[in-house]
Amino acid sequence: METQERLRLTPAQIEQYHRDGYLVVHDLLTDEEASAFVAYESAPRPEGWRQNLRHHVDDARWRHLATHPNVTGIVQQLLEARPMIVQTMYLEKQPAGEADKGGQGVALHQDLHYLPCAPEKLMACWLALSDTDAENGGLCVVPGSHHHGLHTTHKNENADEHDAWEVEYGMRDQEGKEWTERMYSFEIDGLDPDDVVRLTVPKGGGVFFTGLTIHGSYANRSTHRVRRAFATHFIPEGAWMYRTDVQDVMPAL
Ligand SMILES: O=C(O)CCC(=O)C(=O)O
Repeated sequence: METQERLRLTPAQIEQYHRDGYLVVHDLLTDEEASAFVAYESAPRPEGWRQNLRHHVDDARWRHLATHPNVTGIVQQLLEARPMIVQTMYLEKQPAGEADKGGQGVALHQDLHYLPCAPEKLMACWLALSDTDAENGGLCVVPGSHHHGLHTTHKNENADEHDAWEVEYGMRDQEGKEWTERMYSFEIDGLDPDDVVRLTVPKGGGVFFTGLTIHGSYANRSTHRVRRAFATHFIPEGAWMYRTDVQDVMPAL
């Protein structure tokens, strides 16, 4: 397999990813690249824009981040396969006390609950588009949690801290069988808060994590620091996505 990465991981970084279930890498984007995307996203958007998980298909700015060689090159090294893009999300979290519900986080979950696939080789790259940390609702992870399979969950109940929702998704398997599945804001049962590590990731840096790694975030408690991030989820070429809304995966490189 040809490797096209610009950034080559060291054996220690690859080992760390497989041991802890995540890896933080600084300077994936330049300050200008991160700022240009944020400025673009600050323009008014049509109602419901955020619900679409496939902007990378028809929006060149989204595609630029999702296919960025520093990101996809590392994903290729970690997956040991050609990465395919499943979905993209821009995750902006307003400081506490400002407009509506912007300050909420995402309940601690595993992505394979939301994005079941076979084989279960889903992974993500979460890019910080502003400086992020514990105070402004930065990404949190539970190191080593990917070694214990899929955990049982309940619907998130603390709406002050985390967004709560329910949606029905269409599913289809490799044989063409179709069904629907009700998904909700998954929160892992019995999680010990002491196991959660609140990461500090400067603007332009990123976190790579597996589909089984427990992660999420808390509300933005800062008074003036917006937390901005861009997440792309990948599977290796040939893997099957069950959710029909994200089944049409796109080559990342
Ligand atoms: O940005 C966040 O707060 C959470 C992101 C997340 O859950 C994800 O990228 O899968």
